[in-house]
Amino acid sequence: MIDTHFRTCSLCEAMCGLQIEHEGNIIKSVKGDVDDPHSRGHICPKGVAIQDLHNDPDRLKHPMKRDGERWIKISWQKALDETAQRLVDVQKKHGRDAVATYWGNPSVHNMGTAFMISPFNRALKTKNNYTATSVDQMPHQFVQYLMYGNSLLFTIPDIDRTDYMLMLGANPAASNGSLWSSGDVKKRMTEVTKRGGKIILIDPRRTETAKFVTKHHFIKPATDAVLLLAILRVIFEKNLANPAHLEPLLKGWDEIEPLSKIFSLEDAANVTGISAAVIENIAVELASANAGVCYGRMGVSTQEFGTLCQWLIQVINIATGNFDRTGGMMFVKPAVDLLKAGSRGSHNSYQSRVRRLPEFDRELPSAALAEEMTTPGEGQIKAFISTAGNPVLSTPNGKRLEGALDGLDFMVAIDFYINETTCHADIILPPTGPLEHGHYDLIFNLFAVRNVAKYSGAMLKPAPGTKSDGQIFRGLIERINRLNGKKKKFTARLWSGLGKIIPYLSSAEFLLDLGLRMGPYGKGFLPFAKGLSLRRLRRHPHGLDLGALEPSLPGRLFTKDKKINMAPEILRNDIARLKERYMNSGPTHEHEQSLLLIGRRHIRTNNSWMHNSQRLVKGKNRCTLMINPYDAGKRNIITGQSISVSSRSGSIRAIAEITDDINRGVVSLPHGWGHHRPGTTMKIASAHAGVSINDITDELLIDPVCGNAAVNGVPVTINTNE
Ligand SMILES: Nc1nc2c(c(=O)[nH]1)N[C@H]1C(S)=C(S)[C@@H](COP(=O)(O)OP(=O)(O)OC[C@H]3O[C@@H](n4cnc5c(=O)[nH]c(N)nc54)[C@H](O)[C@@H]3O)O[C@H]1N2
Ligand SMILES: Nc1nc2c(c(=O)[nH]1)N[C@H]1C(S)=C(S)[C@@H](COP(=O)(O)OP(=O)(O)OC[C@H]3O[C@@H](n4cnc5c(=O)[nH]c(N)nc54)[C@H](O)[C@@H]3O)O[C@H]1N2
Ligand code: SF4
Ligand SMILES: [Mo]
Repeated sequence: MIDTHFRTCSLCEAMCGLQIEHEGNIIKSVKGDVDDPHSRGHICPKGVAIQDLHNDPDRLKHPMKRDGERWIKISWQKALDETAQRLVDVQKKHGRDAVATYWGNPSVHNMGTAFMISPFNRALKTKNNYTATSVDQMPHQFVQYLMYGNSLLFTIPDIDRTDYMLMLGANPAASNGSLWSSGDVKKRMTEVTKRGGKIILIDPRRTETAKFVTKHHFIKPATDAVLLLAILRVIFEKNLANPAHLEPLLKGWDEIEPLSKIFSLEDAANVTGISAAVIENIAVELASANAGVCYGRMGVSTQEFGTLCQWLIQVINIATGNFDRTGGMMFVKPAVDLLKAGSRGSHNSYQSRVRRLPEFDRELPSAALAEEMTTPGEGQIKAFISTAGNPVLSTPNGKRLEGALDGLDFMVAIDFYINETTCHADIILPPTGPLEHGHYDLIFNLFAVRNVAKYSGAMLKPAPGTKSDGQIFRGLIERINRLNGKKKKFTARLWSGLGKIIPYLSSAEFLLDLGLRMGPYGKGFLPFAKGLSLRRLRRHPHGLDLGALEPSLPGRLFTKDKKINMAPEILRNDIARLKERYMNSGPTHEHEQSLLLIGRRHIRTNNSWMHNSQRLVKGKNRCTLMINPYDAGKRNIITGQSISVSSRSGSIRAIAEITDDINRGVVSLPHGWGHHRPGTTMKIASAHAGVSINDITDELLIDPVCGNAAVNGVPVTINTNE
């Protein structure tokens, strides 16, 4: 019998509703769910490919242990026992910090994993925690922590009601939108222009998104902070600054205007490559729009001045009166309000051992991972737990990290693929696949462009003897605590005893239900009260729309004084670094040897890990180095030619693609490729290997303010020598 199952796609931030027809374990079709109020029927090729993940013969179903060059299947009992024992042994011998964790991107797309990050880190008590955040959105979170008092208090562009959007360094037409979960983002962008609004895009590449906007402007990579300051300058000079209702909440507002005067419009034009007239026009239009918003993503986050960019974006929204206002930059009211439960954030309470980089939110920058493994001394990392990640392909100078992994005493990976990172593990613990467990977007509902909630139950019963991420981590935590002689409190003992009789009590669903009941729409714990609980949410398989974003200040502020900190000292001070870099730097240097390397995403990729799906990798080679005809001509490069691309950290060979869609002086290569490395068992991916951009990104090139990697704007040289 064919069943129809509705669920949220867990592959990217867009949270699209899927309608899956299946006969038992056999998937017949995957379509967009037209009744999902959030995504309205949208689906992308990756959503369809969720079935390839389900059917993939290379996906691991049993724990694996390395035996020289071979992998052998072992039982869960043995795998969990040995993993816990070896982690505890390393910590006993070399200290707590000798074990490091890395949590990759899908950890936050899976509630089983997401719920386990804190308890697992608590059981290990190591300072060496790393995540994909520091190759991604750390500057956003750092700025939110400094200005609004909570690193998870994301600000979301109200795309559905805006009249003017200034978008920097984002490519939603390929990425489906990031830090604005908006199923069907292309339609939402089209609707802006259809209702007479404008979208202005700033990007060193004329991307797929350029087709959806009113005007695209090329920019020189990593100069956006100068552009943003110049926009502020115009706003003040033309008396357009008006934070309106927010004025009483602003602390340090008077410090902003003097900062905005640092670069003249002419200087800014020289530095960025965007003319003074265009800068002026953008500033005036944004400030005068009925409802406008400035939004910036990866390209203005993973660059050397990422934190400054994210700060100035917030400042511009506030200065133009577009903050916490319909059609501007707004806050979400999520059904499970993680912000009320967790810590507000922390910064620099300790530093990395080798480079003294600051901790942020109890994690250290991933750019420091390799050196922490290879530099001898107390606190050197000797064991590594990689969960849902592939840092060999996704962190700067991945090649160095790859070498470091082989020097470890022990490595375990919680992942269902033997990829370029997990192939270095001693033990791999594979969790159940995305269709075999319940799903609720704990994290991405914090970024949604409307308040929404949806729970999807498991579509398929997990095969006997398999474990979910949650069960794997619970198994490890229990063993680690036991080996450390940590006595369980009476209540914990009682709870785990009950959990054995009623498994629901130790499931992610139980925690989710608590979160929903205690959330802003929750029914609490009274039997006849109105409001949300998991049971009620289950009655809406297409999801619930809980309404548009609403102004929510000052109530939503987490700062102690309930004010917005406009000019945090650490950010003000960082302007000096920007000045030093770009003041008197002269016109964009066309004759320099060095080019600036940036990344790119394609609609049929998902970071490094969906390349084992034939339907996603088919077609012409996408892992090409885009180069402008001018730069190619100077070097006699032709399309299709294999060229060498070098940086401080190394060299790779890539196939040239000449296109005027990329700015002069800039080259672009996508990330997540480089599957030629020995050890991985993903056959389709290996056949479409490509090269890894992160073999030539630089772990020393970071935004020093928070330690985020600068994988965009990396200086490289290219040559045609064989
Ligand atoms: N298809 C697909 N979708 C994805 C992913 C994927 O791998 N594939 N990954 C998901 C993840 S984890 C994330 S974080 C999001 C990211 O989502 P987005 O940020 O929307 O996607 P990117 O393609 O990284 O867009 C960054 C843009 O910044 C530009 N850029 C680079 N350097 C600069 C600069 O210095 N200044 C400016 N102004 N622009 C610059 C690049 O050319 C690029 O177009 O996408 C998510 N969605
Ligand atoms: N140069 C450059 N580098 C980049 C970027 C860039 O734009 N340019 N983007 C950066 C960004 S934004 C990100 S988020 C990172 C991503 O980088 P990472 O998070 O390090 O890695 P992914 O490629 O997402 O790999 C995810 C792994 O998780 C596994 N997995 C999938 N689902 C599950 C699950 O439910 N449970 C478990 N246990 N495992 C699962 C997959 O099999 C895969 O091996 O890359 C970053 N690196
Ligand atoms: S856009 Fe993202 S959430 Fe939607 S179907 Fe594609 S991968 Fe899934
Ligand atoms: Mo990301």
